[in-house]
Amino acid sequence: MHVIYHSEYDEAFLIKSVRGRWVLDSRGNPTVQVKVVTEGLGVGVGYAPSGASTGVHEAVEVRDGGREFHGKGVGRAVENVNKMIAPAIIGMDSRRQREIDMKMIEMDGTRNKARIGGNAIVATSIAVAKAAASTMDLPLYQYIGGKQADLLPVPMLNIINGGVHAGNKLDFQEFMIVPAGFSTFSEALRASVEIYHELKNILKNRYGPQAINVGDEGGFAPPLEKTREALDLLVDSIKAAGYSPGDQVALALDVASSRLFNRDRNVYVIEGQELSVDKLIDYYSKLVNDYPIVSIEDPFHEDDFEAFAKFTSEFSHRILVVGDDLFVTNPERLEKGISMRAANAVLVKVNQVGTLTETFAVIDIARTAGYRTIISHRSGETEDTAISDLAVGVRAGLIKTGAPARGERTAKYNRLLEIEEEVEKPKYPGFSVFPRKP
Ligand code: 2PG
Ligand code: MG
Repeated sequence: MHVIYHSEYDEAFLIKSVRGRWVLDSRGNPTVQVKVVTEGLGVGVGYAPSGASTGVHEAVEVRDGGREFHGKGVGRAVENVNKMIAPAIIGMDSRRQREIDMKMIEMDGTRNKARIGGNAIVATSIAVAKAAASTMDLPLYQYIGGKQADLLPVPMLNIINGGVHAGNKLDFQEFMIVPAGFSTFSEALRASVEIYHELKNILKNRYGPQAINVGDEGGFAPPLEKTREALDLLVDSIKAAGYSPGDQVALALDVASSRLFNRDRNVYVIEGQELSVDKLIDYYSKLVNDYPIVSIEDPFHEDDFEAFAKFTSEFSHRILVVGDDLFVTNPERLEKGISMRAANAVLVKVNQVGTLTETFAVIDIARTAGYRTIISHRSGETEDTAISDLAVGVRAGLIKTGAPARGERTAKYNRLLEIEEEVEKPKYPGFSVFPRKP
């Protein structure tokens, strides 16, 4: 759909070589890199990112097990790229993204890409798109979205890390600032960076130097236990940087609540308290009343469509209710959610579903239903900046890609700065991507 499609035969676009190898991700684990070269010498390099709070319904990574890399080796996935995928797609037209993705899906033959590996497939899918764009001498966002791709995303920056992304006792995984009250992406990013540094000062002064350690996504991982303490810190940092909370900079949460749900007792355990769905909704309601929150991701566990629907019916006019582990960027799960009115936004991670083609399908479905789309990184990332181009290319309006620190996170922001400068009249959607200003 989004991909510009020139059907006339042109030898330059034929895939000449496909090469997989292992490289390192931001957590120091091996991951798959794929390089695709076309006959016209277009080059595309794709990487598989990797989650820590992965949903059970995601495409799975093929990992080697055994002793090397503590079982996390990707030797088999790399071999699947070089021995299975490469011979199948060499000679195909790199612009035929759908055909190439479908071929990999068919060859894999499983529901969750467990045979060839979601990691092998996603790195190839991205590399193919980049190789075609490079052959056309177009930046990836224009290859995906054409000349009209001019909408920069509002970033949601996770500057306090908890849950499985950090070694502290915060239950919620991500505490984000959302600089929506600015007129350009670069101003919004500058304000966010200033707030990040104010937070660092405040943490150091209040809790000592050990409090400025960072978690997987570059946000601080202070030794806190209480959600409200973390939210207060965000508000204080926004003020300390000279900005107005709510008016210029709002807040967002990723609860990642599958990990807080006790299946045997059918309760969520928050700060040591057992909460039913209704009690948890009350808990969120008080947070939304007390803080300028514009978005809550995964407020309930990954199969609790009913609780999501209940929450959405009460809150969709005020905030984005975002499904991440709930939808896992999967068209069928998203359609189920839409029919149940389970949310009003979907987190989009290419590696959750495994190919660009399926990702575009999810974005189309979301858009038709009036859902917002948030393009997202994973907690284990690489220097790849494809998601920045994807966000602009599909006019997503929102991106979640961590704190403005650590190379694998800043690479995405830096790419967006570059795109902002390249685009003739860049637009910044601000609060228009949220149901309302808090
Ligand atoms: C999430 C992501 C990214 P992970 O839950 O939204 O922030 O985390 O990659 O660990 O699934
Ligand atoms: Mg999430």
